Amino acid sequence: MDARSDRVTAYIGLGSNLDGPREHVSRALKELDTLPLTHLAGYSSLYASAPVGPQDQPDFINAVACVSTRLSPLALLDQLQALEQRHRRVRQRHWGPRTLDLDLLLYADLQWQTSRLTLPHPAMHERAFVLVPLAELAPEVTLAGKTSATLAKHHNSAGLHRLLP
Ligand code: ROI
Repeated sequence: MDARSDRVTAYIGLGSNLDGPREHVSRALKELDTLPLTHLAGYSSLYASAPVGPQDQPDFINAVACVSTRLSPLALLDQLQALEQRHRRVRQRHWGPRTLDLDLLLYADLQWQTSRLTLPHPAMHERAFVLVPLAELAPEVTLAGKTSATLAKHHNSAGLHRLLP
């Protein structure tokens, strides 16, 4: 496995809207702590969110987690995809419902573009279901020169509700 000698901080977006989504997201948060060379450093509240994209699907549960890892970006992506598969990820159609979606949002301050992975995640700055939990967890983290708190504040977060633990 591709490891680095130093630890870096990475942020991961979690989403689910099938088969007990709250349970999928809660379990996945704990499982992030069990990935090799990785530990869970923090996580946001869970949020219920109206679907972005096709509307004929259930609401999502979303959250953002922060991990400290020695995995390279692609090794971390491999681990996240394996974790999705362990939740028997089903994705019936593009932008359709899924049991578990794990998006690598930020990896240190790396800007990167390859066929498998773009960092920061190319859609994160336009998605309230990512920005609002990220701003709760890490208000000072910056994206294209703006803090997550500023980006979240200027975003329409109608349809997004923080859930009580
Ligand atoms: N909509 C919401 N609210 N939350 C998601 O996690 C989510 N994920 C997706 C699409 C289909 C874009 N819509 C979403 O992949």
